[in-house]
Amino acid sequence: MSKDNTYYITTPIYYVNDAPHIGHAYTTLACDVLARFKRLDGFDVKFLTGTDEHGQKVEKSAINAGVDPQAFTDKVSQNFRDLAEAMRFTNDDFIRTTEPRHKKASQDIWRRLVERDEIYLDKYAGWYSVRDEAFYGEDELSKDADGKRTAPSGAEVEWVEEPSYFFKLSECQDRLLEFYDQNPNFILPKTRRNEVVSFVSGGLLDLSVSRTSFKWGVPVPDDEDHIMYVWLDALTNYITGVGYPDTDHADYQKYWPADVHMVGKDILRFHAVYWPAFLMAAGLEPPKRVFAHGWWTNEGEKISKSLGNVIDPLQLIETYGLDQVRYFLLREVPFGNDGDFSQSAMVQRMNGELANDFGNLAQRSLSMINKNLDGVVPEPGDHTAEDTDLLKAADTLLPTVRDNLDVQAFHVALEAVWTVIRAANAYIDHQAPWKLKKEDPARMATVLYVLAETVRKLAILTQPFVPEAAGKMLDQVSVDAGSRNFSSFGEAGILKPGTILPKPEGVFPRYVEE
Ligand code: ME8
Repeated sequence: MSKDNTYYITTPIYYVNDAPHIGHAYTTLACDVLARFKRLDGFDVKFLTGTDEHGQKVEKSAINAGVDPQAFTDKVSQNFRDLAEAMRFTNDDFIRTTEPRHKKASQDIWRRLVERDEIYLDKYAGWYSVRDEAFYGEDELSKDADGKRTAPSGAEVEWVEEPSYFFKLSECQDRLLEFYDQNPNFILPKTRRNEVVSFVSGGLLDLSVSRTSFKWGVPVPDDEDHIMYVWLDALTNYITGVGYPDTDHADYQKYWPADVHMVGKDILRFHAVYWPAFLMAAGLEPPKRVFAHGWWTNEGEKISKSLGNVIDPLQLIETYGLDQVRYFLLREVPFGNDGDFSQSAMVQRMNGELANDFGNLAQRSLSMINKNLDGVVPEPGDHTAEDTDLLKAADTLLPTVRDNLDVQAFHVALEAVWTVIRAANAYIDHQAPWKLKKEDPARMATVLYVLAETVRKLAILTQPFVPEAAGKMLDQVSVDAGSRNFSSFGEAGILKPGTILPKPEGVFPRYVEE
C-alpha cells in the first residue's frame, strides 16, 4: 500500500478526571466520519483515540475519589470506551498513557531530545494551572472578583517553584514559522492559523517539561526525582499508536506523519506549536494537519459542571437516536465555529431534514416500487433532461463531499447532499409518478428507477454520517455489502432491474414531544 493511500487520524486523548461529555463525543465523531469516509474511498485508515491518564489533575481526582490513581484511571478510561461503542465509533486502537508501550515511547522521545541537546536542567518558578495542565506567564493572567489570578481559560493558577528540565522551545521559532509558511493548511481553520502564527512570531520561551512535586507520570529517564510534563507524555501518544520508538515498524512507516490531529480550540497551542517543535527537535516528522474545532454551549450557556448543564452524550442518544445526534452535531455548526445545542434546533434538524427531506424521499420512492411494481426494480427507458440532471447532481456529490471533507468542512458537505435530496423531492413532485401508473407506465418505471438510483447514491454517501439509517436504506435497495463503497458509487447496473426489493420502512423517525 503506498503512503498516498493511507490515512492516519487521531482524537485528543481525554483526561480521565471526568465522565465523557458532548465535547468528547463531538471531537471523536468528527474523526469517525472522516475515518469511515476514507475507508469507503479506498484508503488504508488508522483511527486512534484514547485516554490521557497522568498528571496532577487526574491524580487529584483519584485522591478525591479515595482510590489509587491506577484503579481510578482503569475505571474512568472504560467510560470512554463505552462512549465509543454507544456512538459506533470505528477507532482501530484505543491508547492509554499508562500502558507500557506508551511509557517506552515517551521515555524514548525524551532521550532523543537529551541526545540532541534540546533539554537542560534548571528551576521553574511561575504559575501553573492544574485544570489546564499548563504553565502561564504573569502577563497572560487576569484577576477574578476575589482578586485570585486566573488563566485565560478562567482556570485557577497556583505558584510553583521546583527543579525542572526545560525544552529549548525558544530556539524553535524560525523553524516553526518556516514550517507554517511552507504548509499553509497545517493549521485549519485559517483564523486559528493566524492566531498561532502571531503567537509564535511574538517569541517563545523555553518550556518546563518535568515536574518534581508529585509522582503520577512517566519517570524521566536517568533522573527519578522527575516525572515528564503531562503534555509531553500525552502528545507522544500519537506516535506510540503507530509503533514508536520502532520507526521501522510497519505502522510507523505507513501512517506517520499523521494526516489529521483533530482537537478543540482550547488545546491548539499544544498541538500546533509544542508538538511539531518536540518532533522537529527530536528529528522526527511533524504531522500534516491540526484542525481546531469550536466549543458547544447548552441553550446559550457555557457548559460547566458548576452550572450543572453538562450534556451527557448517552442521554442525547437515548432521547433523539444515534444517527440523529451524529447528523445534528456536524450539520448544525460550520465546523471550526462555536455552536449552541438546543432542543428546538435538534428537533428541527431531525424532523425537517432527516425525517421529512431524506426519510420521505426514500420512503415515497420505494413504497411506490413496492405498491405499483410489486417491489420489482423496473427496467428504465430513455432518460429525459430532468432524469439526467438529477442523476448527474447525485454523481457530482462524491467529488464535492470528498473535497469538503478533505478540509473538514462537514457542514458544507452535508448541505451539498441535502441540496440533491431537495432536488429529488422536487423531481418526484414534478414527475408525479403516482399519476403515471395509468397514463404512462413505462415512464413511471423510468422515474422510479431514477429515484431508487438516487436513493442508492445518497445512502452510500451518507453512511459515514448516519451509518445505521444509510445501511437500512441500502438494504432496502438491495445493495450487497461488497457494493457499498465509493468504487461502486458511480457504477451503472448495481441496482439490477428485476431485483425484488423488501418492503420499505421509514429509517428516520420523527421526534414527538411527550
Ligand atoms: O485536553 N465543546 O483532554 P480533555 C466542544 N488530555 N469541545 C469541547 C468542549 C465543549 N463544550 N469541552 C471540551 C485534554 N471540549 C488533553 C488532550 S491530547 C494529546 C491531550 C473538547 O479531556 C476539548 O476542546 O480536556 C478537547 O478537545 C476535548 O474536548 C477534551 O479534552
